[in-house]
Amino acid sequence: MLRFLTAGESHGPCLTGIIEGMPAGLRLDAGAINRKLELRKQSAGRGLRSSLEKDTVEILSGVIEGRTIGTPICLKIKNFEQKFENSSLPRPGHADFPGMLKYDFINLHYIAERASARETAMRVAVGTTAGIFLQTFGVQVLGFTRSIGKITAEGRFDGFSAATRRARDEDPFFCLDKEASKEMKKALSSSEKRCDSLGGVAEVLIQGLPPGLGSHVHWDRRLDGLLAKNMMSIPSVKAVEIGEGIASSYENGASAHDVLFWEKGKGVFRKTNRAGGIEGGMSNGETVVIRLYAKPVPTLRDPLPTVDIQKGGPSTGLYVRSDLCIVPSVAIIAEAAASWVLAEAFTEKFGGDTVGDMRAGLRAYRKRMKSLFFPVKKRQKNSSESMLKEKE
Ligand code: EPS
Repeated sequence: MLRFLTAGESHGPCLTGIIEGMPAGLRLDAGAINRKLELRKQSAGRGLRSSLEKDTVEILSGVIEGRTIGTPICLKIKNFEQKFENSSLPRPGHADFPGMLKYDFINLHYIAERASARETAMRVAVGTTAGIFLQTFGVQVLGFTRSIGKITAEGRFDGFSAATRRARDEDPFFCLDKEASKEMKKALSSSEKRCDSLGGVAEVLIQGLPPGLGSHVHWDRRLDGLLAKNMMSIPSVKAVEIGEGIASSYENGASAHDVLFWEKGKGVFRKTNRAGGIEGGMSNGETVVIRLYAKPVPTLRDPLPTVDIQKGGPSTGLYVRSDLCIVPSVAIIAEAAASWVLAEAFTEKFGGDTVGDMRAGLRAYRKRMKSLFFPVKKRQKNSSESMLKEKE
């Protein structure tokens, strides 16, 4: 079992994370994690705080001579900004007011310190570790920006390559459509002039996943459910879609699914991927496609009406320097968060105390599946069904 915990306030001394259950033998160095941390904080739309933080990770345990040894991995990211402002003016749309009610605080900062998206820095460090683990099995995960406000990048980007990843990293919005990115810049600057913020859609693609991760046998093992839960827990995300989930709700059954074809030499294949790589709560071998719909951040330079919880009476919400748009960061966070869920599913399916054991398990599984991808009239005797028949 793979699990993790994070701790740390936005303006406390540091963020920490502990990963337990990572197999031994994984090559892990801080450099790859730091590159992802830099992407999370540097994108267009982020506020002053991003430039104040360095976001470099220290690996405090679990790795010797550049490889995991199977023990808990402890990660630390230092916070450079450590002061905050007290306030009793909760921002509508923020965790402030429900948190004040729940934990009995009049100072919203005791809530905002942990509700802050700063927490996602450690989740990116943890999830990137999971992403490095997945790469050793040929699984690639890529997050990018699909839309900002009303500007949408058109086109499908699933067959992505190293060049696509570079293009994502180099675009200030992490958008794969250069023209759309220019329009996003204009939309953001116009929103800034109006003292407003913008939401949008981030997309995550997962390539190279073997079929059969997750399971249909019990509700809490469904891969789409596990991914959705994790994606929804990213601050600002209000809806999650797998494949063409939203569009298919308007379709007929006859046109909403991915028909199976067969050709000699090619075996079983599909021409479409409307399901977004998941059927019946299991990966089906196609690219997994997830979309995350993020609301505009609620801290506004022209704050929304609220109530002063200490003095009573109407007021306006707290304004502190803020991000204008966090969608590109959500793309990076979601890439890491999806990597985590898949690493968990991988560990569940292939177990193992070492990366080598898991690789052997994956190889045997792929070999075993071959007979179903290349069906012949007489079923091979290694499928579970024919094994049952043999026993009868
Ligand atoms: C955040 C408010 C801002 C953001 C912060 C998330 O922080 P501050 O109030 O210190 O200016 O910059 O994000 C980060 C610090 C980060 O690393 O992502 C909020 O209210 O959620």
